[in-house]
Amino acid sequence: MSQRSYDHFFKVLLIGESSVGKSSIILRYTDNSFDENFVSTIGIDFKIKTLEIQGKTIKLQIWDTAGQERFHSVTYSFYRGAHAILLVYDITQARSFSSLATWLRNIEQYLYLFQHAENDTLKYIVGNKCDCTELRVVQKKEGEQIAEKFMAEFFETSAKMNTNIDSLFKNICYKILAKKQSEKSNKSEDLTGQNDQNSYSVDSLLMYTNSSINRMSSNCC
Ligand SMILES: Nc1nc2c(ncn2[C@@H]2O[C@H](COP(=O)(O)OP(=O)(O)O)[C@@H](O)[C@H]2O)c(=O)[nH]1
Ligand SMILES: [Mg+2]
Repeated sequence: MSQRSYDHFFKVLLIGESSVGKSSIILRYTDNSFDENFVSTIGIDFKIKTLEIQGKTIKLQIWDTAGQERFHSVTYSFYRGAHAILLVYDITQARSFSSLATWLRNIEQYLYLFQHAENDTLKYIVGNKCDCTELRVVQKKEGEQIAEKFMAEFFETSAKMNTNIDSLFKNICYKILAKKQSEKSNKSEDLTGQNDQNSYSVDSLLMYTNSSINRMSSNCC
């Protein structure tokens, strides 16, 4: 008879433009490896990592996009059941930051279709390649500001230098656990109304990223 070997199972997705380092972040976290020249699409759709938090065994299923991100054609089934979605950009590529708004639209549609008023999915904005200090075009503050507007957590990472990768995934686990715990206690308090703090306007974000991208381009060269 098989017995479940974990206490919690969390599904985590990485999305964002091509080449921002999504596969590299996953490979750094799950295999502690990094490839400078070429990161092939990981052969399977997801990787598994098991970790212990607060005496509980957590099984993380981390999903990568295998090229569909190029066409923004990530399907809704990919999003379904996600506990956390990581929107990754490259701090050296302004376009990867400006395109966050389009990804936010995708996520908003998903939340509407699958979760109705409820919002179970945690959002993270992740600025990767923070080792490339001289090539930086997106300032940390700009990442923090968009995360604040989007009610997302914010991290800067480097898959190459292994900066903040562990902390990022640990933070995700802690946040999901905390959310589950507060939902449990909310249920027992018989809440009738939905606490929809996560409502936000994607249009305002679109305007925000467009204006910050204009600012960045005007500072450039
Ligand atoms: N300098 C630097 N390069 C990175 C980092 N993460 C990924 N890369 C490089 O960026 C390129 C694209 O990475 P990849 O993981 O394939 O991006 P994906 O298309 O988003 O999955 C590869 O050449 C990686 O070696 C990082 O943190 N720092
Ligand atoms: Mg990839």
